[in-house]
Amino acid sequence: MQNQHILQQAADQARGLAIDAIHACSSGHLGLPLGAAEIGAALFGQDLQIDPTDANWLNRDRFVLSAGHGSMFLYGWLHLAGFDLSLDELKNFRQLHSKTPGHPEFEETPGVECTTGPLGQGVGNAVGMAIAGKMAAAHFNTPEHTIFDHQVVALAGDGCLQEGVAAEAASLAGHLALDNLTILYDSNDVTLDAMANASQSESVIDRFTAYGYHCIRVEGGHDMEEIGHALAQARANKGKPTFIEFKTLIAKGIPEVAGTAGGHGEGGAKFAESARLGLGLPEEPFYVSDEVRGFFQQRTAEQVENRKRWNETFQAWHAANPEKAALLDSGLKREVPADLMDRVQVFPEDAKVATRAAGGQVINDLAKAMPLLVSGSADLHGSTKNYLKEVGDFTKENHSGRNLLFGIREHAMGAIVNGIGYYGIFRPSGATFAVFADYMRGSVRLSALTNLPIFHIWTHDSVAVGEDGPTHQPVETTSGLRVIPNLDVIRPADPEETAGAFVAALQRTDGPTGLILTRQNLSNLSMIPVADRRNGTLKGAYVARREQGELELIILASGSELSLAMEAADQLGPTVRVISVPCMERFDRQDDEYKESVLPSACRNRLAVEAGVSDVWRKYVGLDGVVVGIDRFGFSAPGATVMSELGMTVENVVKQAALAGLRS
Ligand SMILES: Cc1ncc(C[n+]2csc(CCOP(=O)(O)OP(=O)(O)O)c2C)c(N)n1
Repeated sequence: MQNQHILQQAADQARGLAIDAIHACSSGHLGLPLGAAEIGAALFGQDLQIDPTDANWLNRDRFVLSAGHGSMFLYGWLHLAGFDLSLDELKNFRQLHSKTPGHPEFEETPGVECTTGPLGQGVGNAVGMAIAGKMAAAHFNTPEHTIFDHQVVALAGDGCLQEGVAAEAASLAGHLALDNLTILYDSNDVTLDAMANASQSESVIDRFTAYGYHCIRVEGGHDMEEIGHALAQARANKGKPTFIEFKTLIAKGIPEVAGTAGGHGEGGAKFAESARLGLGLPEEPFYVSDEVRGFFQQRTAEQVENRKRWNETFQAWHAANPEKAALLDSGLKREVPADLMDRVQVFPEDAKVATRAAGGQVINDLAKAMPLLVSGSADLHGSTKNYLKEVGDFTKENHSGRNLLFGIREHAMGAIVNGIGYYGIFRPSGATFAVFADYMRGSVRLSALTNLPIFHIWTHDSVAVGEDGPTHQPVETTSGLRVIPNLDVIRPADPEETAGAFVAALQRTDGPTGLILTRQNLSNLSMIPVADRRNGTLKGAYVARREQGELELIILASGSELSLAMEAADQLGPTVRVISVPCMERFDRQDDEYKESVLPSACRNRLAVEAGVSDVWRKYVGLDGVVVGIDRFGFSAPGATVMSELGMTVENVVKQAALAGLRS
C-alpha cells in the first residue's frame, strides 16, 4: 500500500484525538476508536468515495458506524478527512450544542449518515441504504449514464452482531445479494462487561458465510496493507454482500487496558499522558501533524475531482432525462403532489370495508401518484393488504420492484425502512400486525428521534381480531406507540378517514407515522361529509356529529369505536357532540382556536371510547371524565363477541355516558 506510513501516523493521531476527547469529558468509549484506528485510516484515507466538501453528495459511499458507542472513531476521522467538524468540536465532545454528541446523531454532524448507539440498528440501516442504492440505480441510471454506483459500508462490533435486528437484516441482505454492502466486523473478543466468549461461542464469520456473504478474515486488523487489500476485494466483489472480520486489539495504545473489557469504555483515559508517549505523540493534546493534514488535503482534492467528474455525468444525465431528473428532485425534496388527496378514490357510501382493505386501495391510488413510494410487509402482505399492484417485487433480479418482502423480520423491517428513509429519495413503509409493532419498537423510536418521513401500517388493531386470541389482540399497543414523541399514530374510523390517514403520512416530512387499521369490516360513516372525514383526519380530530342546542356531553372516539359513539349519541339525544380523534398528535399540534372549536373547554362532561387501554385518553376527558376502554388482555372468541364481552357496545357507551353526564 502506497501511503502505509502516513496512514499509520494518522491512525495513531486519531487514537490521540479519541483519548484526549474522552479524557476531557471523562466519558465515552475508547475501545473501538483505538482498536479500529487502522481500519479508519484505510477507510477515510483510501477506500471511501466521499467528498468532505460536499457531505451530502448524491453518489457518496455511505459509511455507518453501527457501533455508535465508538463515536469518537467517527468524529476523529471526519475531522481528519476534512469534513466541517473542527478540532474545537472534538474538544467539546459530548457537551451541550456540540456537533459531537455522545452517540452519532443524524443531521447533527456533517458526514454522519444515521443515528446509531442502540446496537445492531446501524446494520439494519445500512441494509436499507444498500436496498435504496440498488433501487436508485434501477430507477435513475441509464445505459448511457451511471449516476448511482456507490457502496454502503457498516462497521459493527460483537455487540451489533449479537443483536437480533442485525441478524435479521444481514440475512435479508444476503438473500437479496446486495453486493453494494460491506459489513466490517471489529472482532476484538471483548464486549462491555466481559470478554466476548462469556456470552458468545459461535463463529460469526461462518454465520455470515451461511447468510450468503463473501467472507474475508483479516488476522492483522492493525496491518494497513492487509486492511487495504480486504477493502479493495470488497469493493470489487460482485453478486454477494461482503463481510470482513478484522481481528483487532481493543484499546490498542493503552497497554494498561488493551485487550480487556476494561478497555471498552473510558477507563483507559486516565493513562492519557503515558498513552500519548507510547504512541509517539507529543505532549500537546489533540495533536495532528502537518504531514497528516497535508495528506488528507491531498486526498480531499482527489475526492473533489472525483465528485466533479461525477457531476459532469450527472449534468449530462440531467439534460438527457428531464423526467427522471424531475422525479429525483422531487424525491430529494420529499415533495408530494399538491392534489394528493384527490388522487384517492372516494369509497361507495354503503361500503362495508375493513380499514386495512381500504388502506390497500388507498396506497395503490397513492402509489400511482408517487412513483417513489415503496411498500413492504413482514410476510403479511395478504393480511396487511398494502401490496402494490403491477409494480413488482424488489428481488435480487429486479431492483425496480416496489414491494419489499421483509420476511418475518419485523425489527429489521423497522431498521431497513429507516435506512431507506435516511437515504432520502424514496418514501418507504413497512407493515405487520399491530401487536407486533413492539417487535420493531427500537427502530420506530429511532425513526421518531431522527424525524424520518417513513410510515408503518399496523393492522388487526384491537380485540376485534377475535379468534386468534390475546396473543394477537393488541390492547396496549396503540397507546404504547402514542407515548413515543414525534410519532404520529393514526387510527382511522372508516375508509375516508383511512384516505386522510395515508395522505397525512405522506405529506408529513418531519417525522414518522403509524397507521393503525382494523381487521374487521367497518361501515362507511357516510352521515359525515367525505371532506370532513378526510381533512378532519389531517387535523387529527374533528367534530363528527355536532350537537343541537346547548352542549351537554362530548364523546370522543377513534377507529372502529367511532361508529359506536355515533349510535350512542343518536340514542342519547341532540345535545351530544361526537369528536372523531384519529390522531392525537396531529390534533395536539393544532392552534388553540381550532382545538377549542372542536373540544370546548367549558364542557366537562366528557367520555372517550376506544378498544384499548384507557390512560392516554385522560388528557382529553380529565379526571372527572369517563373512558370506556379495555384495561386487560382479551381472549379467544369471535371478534364481535370479544368486543361486546369487553364493553365495546352501544349499550355500554350509552350507560357510561349517563355517568359522565351525571358527574358534572
Ligand atoms: C441495544 C443496546 N444494548 C446495549 C447497549 C449498551 N452497550 C454499549 S456498547 C456495549 C458492548 C458492545 O460490545 P462490542 O460491540 O464488542 O463493542 P466493543 O467492546 O468492541 O467496543 C453495550 C452492551 C447498547 N448501546 N445498545
